[in-house]
Amino acid sequence: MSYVDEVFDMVVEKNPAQPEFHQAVKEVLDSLRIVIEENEEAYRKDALLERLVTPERQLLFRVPWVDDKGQVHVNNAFRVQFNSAIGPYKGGLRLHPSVNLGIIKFLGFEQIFKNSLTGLPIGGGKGGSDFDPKGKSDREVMAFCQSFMTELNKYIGADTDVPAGDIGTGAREIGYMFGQYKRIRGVYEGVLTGKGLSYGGSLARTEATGYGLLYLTEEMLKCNGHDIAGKTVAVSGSGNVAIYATQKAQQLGAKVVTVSDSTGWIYDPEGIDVALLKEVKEVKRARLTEYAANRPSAEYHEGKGVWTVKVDIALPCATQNELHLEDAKALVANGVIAVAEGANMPTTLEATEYLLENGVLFAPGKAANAGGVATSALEMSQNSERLSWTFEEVDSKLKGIMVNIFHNMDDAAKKYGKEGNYVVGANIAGFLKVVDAMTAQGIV
Ligand code: NDP
Ligand code: 2IT
Repeated sequence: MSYVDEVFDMVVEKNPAQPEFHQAVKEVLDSLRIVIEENEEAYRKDALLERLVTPERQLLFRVPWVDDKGQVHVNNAFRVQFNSAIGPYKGGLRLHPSVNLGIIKFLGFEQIFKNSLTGLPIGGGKGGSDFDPKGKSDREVMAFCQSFMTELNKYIGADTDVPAGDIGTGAREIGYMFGQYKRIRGVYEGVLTGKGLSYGGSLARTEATGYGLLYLTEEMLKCNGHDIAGKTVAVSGSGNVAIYATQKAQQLGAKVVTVSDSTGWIYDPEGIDVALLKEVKEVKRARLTEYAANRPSAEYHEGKGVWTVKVDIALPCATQNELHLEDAKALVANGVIAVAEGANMPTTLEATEYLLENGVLFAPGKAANAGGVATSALEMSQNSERLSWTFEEVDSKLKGIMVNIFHNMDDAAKKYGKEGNYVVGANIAGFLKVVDAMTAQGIV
């Protein structure tokens, strides 16, 4: 049996009931086959892949907090410090009822390669909790965040592990967590990114993931003979990534006609009104029905459906496994040119395969959504030098990073005889740097 297959079987056996983690590992290991086989004996002897798929450290803890009625709740919380070969652990905190160890491990594993692709010195980590901020008062969210940080603070720091936002964790939650970290540890340092601008945040971090997604998509289209201007786009989700992806797509001359949330979706043939979307989601924290109620051109549909709309470009920006094989078939039947993942692993393996087989340009999340963490690393740099850069400065660095990521994955795909397969290209390009650093640092 090949080394890759052996390690994959070991992952499934040793990590039961973690299907998302298995899926992420399978995609990466399958892509790496060509590289591993060149050097199989040496890698096997060093247990390189076993070390790559096993987190350096996994923290599991309980978070007790009191609601507004005096009732005590207990949530499960996680921080997986996956790989520190190229820098301090870096990755977001997800607050969503679906969170479990397997989901945090899939996200942490992806983060290793994503962070490597940015070209910046950041290792891979991820954390979160099954706490649901939806429907909670600000005081309840603060109570949770303070209790969460009371435990987490022991394991993080500006030079060791720097968490940030993800699903359910935005500026409000980061603020409460930062305040509690400072209070307990007594140090004012860049231990979290995505901070508010008044206390060490970076301009353009809020926009970065969505903007970065469009910068990479634009470059991918350009290098394949297409212009993004005039294209019709389907976006899923309506959170941080979706909102700023929609905004940048419109700035580049495309028309975004859909957004969604966990209850339904919007079809707006005149193009999504970003100001209204921000008001509904960022200010009122309301549902998309509120958007439809205030926008005569918009249709609201219950359930799922954004991938049934005829578009040129699809940008899944909500969550994992939201674009299935039947969705990929519908997109292809409608003539889609490109799919770029704003979310982490939104496309199932079967759907990805179908899109690639049908000649759709496919940008995997670890490349396409790397603008968020890249700008987090820029926030860390600004905190270290105790300076803040202008919006234009950060935005232009972000654009440079995304264009570079596209070319790195494109070049890697070509070098290994898989031209146009950016899944393979991104995994190989991300892996090579990590492996080089791991090998240089010995058996640790
Ligand atoms: P937000 O919490 O801001 O928004 C999440 C959006 O996705 C909401 O519209 C939410 O709908 C929807 N959603 C979440 N879970 C589900 C679900 N199980 N089914 C259907 N819809 C769902 O998160 P972000 O925009 O920050 O994150 C979106 C994706 O992008 C995630 O995969 C995240 O890991 C990834 N990402 C985020 C980065 C960042 O910088 N924030 C960076 C890189 C990747 P509802 O409100 O109804 O729950
Ligand atoms: O998935 C991701 O890359 C993020 N949620 C952002 C991580 C970060 O550290 O900014």
